[in-house]
Amino acid sequence: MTRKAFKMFLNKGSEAEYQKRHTEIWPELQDLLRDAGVANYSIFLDDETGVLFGVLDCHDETKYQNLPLQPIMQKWWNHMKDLMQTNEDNSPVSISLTEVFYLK
Ligand code: RM4
Repeated sequence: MTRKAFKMFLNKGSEAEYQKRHTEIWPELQDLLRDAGVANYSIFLDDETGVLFGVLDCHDETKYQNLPLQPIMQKWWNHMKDLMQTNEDNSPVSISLTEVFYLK
């Protein structure tokens, strides 16, 4: 298992809608993520800057890397693109973070 952490960027004024859409997250997207070996997935928001901090456990690197190819993932990104900074394929701009400390 590896842990992954990354930051994404929320558009100003989209905080409430971003929260709402995750409260209403699609069951099929949850299934997709779990089936890909993703667990303990949290996203935190820095209210001051709009930076989103994601952290998750990854139990299958290959399946994780293949998530962008899955139609449900692509549909979700299309659904979320009006709220976030995105790439041309609608995926969120995502910057990997380096772990510098871990207390088990
Ligand atoms: C985020 C973003 C991520 C996705 C989570 C569930 O807003 O779209 O890519 O993994 O939702």
